[in-house]
Amino acid sequence: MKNQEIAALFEKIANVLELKGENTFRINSYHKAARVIGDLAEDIEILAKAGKLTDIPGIGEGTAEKIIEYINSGKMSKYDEVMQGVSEETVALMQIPGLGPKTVALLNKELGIVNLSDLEKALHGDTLKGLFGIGDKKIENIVKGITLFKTSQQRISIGMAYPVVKRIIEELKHNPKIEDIQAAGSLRRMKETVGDIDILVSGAEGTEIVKSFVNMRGVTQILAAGDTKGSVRIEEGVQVDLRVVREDEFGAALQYFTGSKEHNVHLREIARKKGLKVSEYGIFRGDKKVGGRLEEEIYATLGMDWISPELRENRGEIEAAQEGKLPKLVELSDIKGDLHNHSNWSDGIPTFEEMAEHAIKMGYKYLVVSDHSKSLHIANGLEDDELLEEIEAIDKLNKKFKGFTLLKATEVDIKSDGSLDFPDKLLKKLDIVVASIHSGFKQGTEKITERMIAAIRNPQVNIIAHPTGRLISKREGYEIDMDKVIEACAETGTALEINCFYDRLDLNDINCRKAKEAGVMISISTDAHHLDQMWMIELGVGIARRGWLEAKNVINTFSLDKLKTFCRKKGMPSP
Ligand code: DGT
Ligand code: CA
Ligand code: CA
Ligand code: ZN
Repeated sequence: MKNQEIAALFEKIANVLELKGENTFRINSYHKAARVIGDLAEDIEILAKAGKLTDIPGIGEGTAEKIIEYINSGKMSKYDEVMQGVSEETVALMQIPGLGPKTVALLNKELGIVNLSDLEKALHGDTLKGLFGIGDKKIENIVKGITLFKTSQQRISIGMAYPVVKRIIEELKHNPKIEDIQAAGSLRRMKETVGDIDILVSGAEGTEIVKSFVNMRGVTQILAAGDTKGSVRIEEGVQVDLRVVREDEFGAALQYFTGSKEHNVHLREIARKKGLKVSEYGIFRGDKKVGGRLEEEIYATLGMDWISPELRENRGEIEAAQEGKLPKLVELSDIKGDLHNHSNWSDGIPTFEEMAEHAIKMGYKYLVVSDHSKSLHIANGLEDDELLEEIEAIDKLNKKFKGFTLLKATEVDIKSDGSLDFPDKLLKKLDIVVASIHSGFKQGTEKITERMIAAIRNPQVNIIAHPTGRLISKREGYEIDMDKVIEACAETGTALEINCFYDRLDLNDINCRKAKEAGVMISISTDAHHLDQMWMIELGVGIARRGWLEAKNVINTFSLDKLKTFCRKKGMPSP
């Protein structure tokens, strides 16, 4: 149902008109339209189709036209017109509890405040007080409103959301009334952060299904519980939406609720040109439904290959699907080992034996032990002689395994002058060398790029770990020139890492795709310090798929021999 979507648009139009100081009669009529549509029990699309919009009290001819335009095209020209000259940032200010259009207009006129950071500065500088009836109480409310607004805007890492969804789906699967169940939204697309979690189920008894959903464990607040939709907040602080659809509409709904919005808008455009219509209920030619039970039917009817959810960002995937040129994306089952892990020899928890045992259980053929180097005191980095001992210990242990190998490695620190923390003759004794930056983050672009490229040019270095150093929602990456880094990796046969640790996911999807296009190989590895972190390989595979990577672009899909050849080749003098 598009009821809430349309109501929100009218509300926004009313607010922006008010902000602009337009006449009250029209503003009130938009507020009213927003309210009645928001409260409507019936589906507004169905009413529109039946020509019954003007039967709704508060909806006149003009409003009805706008609704029909939006339903047909996904656009409302009145909205676009009203938004002229107003930034989204200013409109967002009006969503802060306690801040209506009148106050925002006042703040704008008197203090030039157009966005949240302006407002926070003004609050800090105490310039608000005394401004036309803004007293202590009002200021207190605004401060509270900002806190609330920020919490509601918070996105959580996929690393938190992903296991939560697995748990919820496992629990709901036991309900015999549920036929199909699938995660949708940004989580299914494996975006690095998600705003809320969307779950889609099919089944005939919506009310019962929603009831079991809102009563599951971990729910802290029930936001909505109807016969087709339930919405809750859970312990992890995130909102989870459940939608119940009919079995024969499951594919269409899954397609719609997986998004992204941009992908869906583009698909609908293509549909329109072909005389088709795509909605969450199915794909239609005129009034005739021509598909909708399976997601594949939607794409096939539109004349294209089925598109993996991770690609659905409207970044060229639709054109590729039309031409039959989608990449054959790397899969979790392609991964033969993890190339970045820490043992209890540095700052990890597990022993080699425990790491190997866990890796074998995961179906891996090899696992890299890459403990830190000596400069990293806080991480208990290894001295040269300790690394030699570690090599010996791993060699000895490897004799016990059949069809599995622990690889001797290090995560060697790239020092602030670009030199490495271990001498080359020591690095030569290893199977793989992972190098990374852990200090001097504030060096300017030129310096830090040169520093990394110096490491890339070292013939012993095989992989650059967490190449930008960013921590999601905590720290921007260093200001590195990724294009130059990618170029140097391509020239030298050095791989870049997708660090799968949930707060890193570094490289990100965009840089992955750039690297692939430049012919740079990628390592998808967890940086696990604990056995319970090795599952995060799944997150990295998600990012790789979002970056259009195929198995052949990823070095840890290689057999052990091929991987060793890849590493050895770099160290060889060029002919
Ligand atoms: P999120 O939750 O912010 O990480 O991102 P999504 O993509 O999960 O977005 P969400 O939860 O608002 O909606 C789930 C999907 O439903 C979205 O990816 C596409 C579809 N959808 C939601 N609202 C709209 C809309 O206004 N227009 C269109 N075309 N699709 C929408
Ligand atoms: Ca979502
Ligand atoms: Ca949602
Ligand atoms: Zn590490």
